[in-house]
Amino acid sequence: MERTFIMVKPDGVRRGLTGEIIQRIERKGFQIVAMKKMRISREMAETHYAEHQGKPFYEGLVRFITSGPVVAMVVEGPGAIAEMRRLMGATRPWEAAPGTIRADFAITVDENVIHGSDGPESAAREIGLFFKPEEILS
Ligand code: IDP
Repeated sequence: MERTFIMVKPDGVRRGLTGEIIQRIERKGFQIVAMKKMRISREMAETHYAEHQGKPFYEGLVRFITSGPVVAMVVEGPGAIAEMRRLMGATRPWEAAPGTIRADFAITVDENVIHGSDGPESAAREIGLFFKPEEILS
């Protein structure tokens, strides 16, 4: 069993794609063990995207991720981290495989609908940043 952090980004929420994304996660067979709709503070955005600090797109990324509500989730299941990355598709939607969330619903890299942890360490860090232990079902 593995847990990953998934977030419908502000563009996905704004465009009414939350239900579609939840449906894909559930149909695949994964469990959503925590979920909340929330607005990310600037501080939280800076922590979440710390690895991108200094890159040319960083300011825009922080501004975008704080521009409206997101839906944050903890998704659980065998191989959840890699499998959710596969369902999401590549970061750049034009490189994402057909049938993936980013290929089906996004055009640009800066507004690519969904975030998913890229490894066990980032999953643990991101889950800890967004959820208190008691908010996650066991
Ligand atoms: P990931 O979201 O697929 O893990 P990362 O490389 O961790 O991709 O980048 C985090 C987010 O930063 C991306 O999802 C995307 O929204 C944004 N991003 C990455 N590269 C660029 C870029 O070159 N221009 C604009 N935004 C970018």
